[in-house]
Amino acid sequence: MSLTSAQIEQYQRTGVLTGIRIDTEAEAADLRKEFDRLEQEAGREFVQIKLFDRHFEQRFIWDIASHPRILDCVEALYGPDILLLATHVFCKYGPNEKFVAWHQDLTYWGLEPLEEVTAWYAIDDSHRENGCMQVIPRRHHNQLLDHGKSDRPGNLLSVNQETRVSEEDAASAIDCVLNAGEISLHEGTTVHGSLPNRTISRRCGVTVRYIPAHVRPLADGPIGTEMKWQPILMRGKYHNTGFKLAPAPFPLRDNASRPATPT
Ligand SMILES: O=C(O)CCC(=O)C(=O)O
Repeated sequence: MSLTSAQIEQYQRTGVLTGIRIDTEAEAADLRKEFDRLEQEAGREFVQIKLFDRHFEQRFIWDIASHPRILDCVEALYGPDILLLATHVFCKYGPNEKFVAWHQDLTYWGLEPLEEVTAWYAIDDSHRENGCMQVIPRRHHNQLLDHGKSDRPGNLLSVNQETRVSEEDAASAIDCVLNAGEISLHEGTTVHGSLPNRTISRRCGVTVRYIPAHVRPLADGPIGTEMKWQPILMRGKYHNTGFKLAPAPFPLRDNASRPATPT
């Protein structure tokens, strides 16, 4: 199962798709148990926002990142040569005022061309009341916007970044309402964020960032953060763009890829 031509056209026009079923409820429940275990081990404060690139050691995060159905969607949008750039967990407990300010992902990442897609995998059901992600359908194709600092306390983003959004743009945002085991996809220049979790239900999502293999790192790398890219070739061929590729930490899932050997 991949994307329909209508979904591909919608993504190209708006930069966002939502409600794509990846796992059955039972499969999603198994992944949720794995996240519950990690939450027990690491504590809520840590898993809220500090789980970067844990696919290197947590098998269940790798299993999401290398899911053949997600990779099929990415391939439908960006072609056969795909790198996994990073993973990051966003977990909001409630009721709490923590939120994610409006931002673009690619602003600080030091990549060119500006091509990247995030699959946001719902570990828990995610809806408006518990602070689902909201994406403004693209108005700024392939353009980086100025970001300042948010003046509202509780922004979960690493450098408290925020871009200004008009009321009209904010009103046009799509709620990425997801059941556990579904994903949304958003493109790296779309403006997105999320409201506080006003409920007692946890809202956890694993974000998986993919780039087509022709995307290059700029010399300075990610700007203003400690992030370091360790991309992994998931499908197809690497284009020798200057990244140092990392090997896959676990075996690829059945049908996950038709990978070439990293060079
Ligand atoms: O999960 C959220 O609330 C925000 C996610 C996000 O900002 C991202 O995927 O870049």
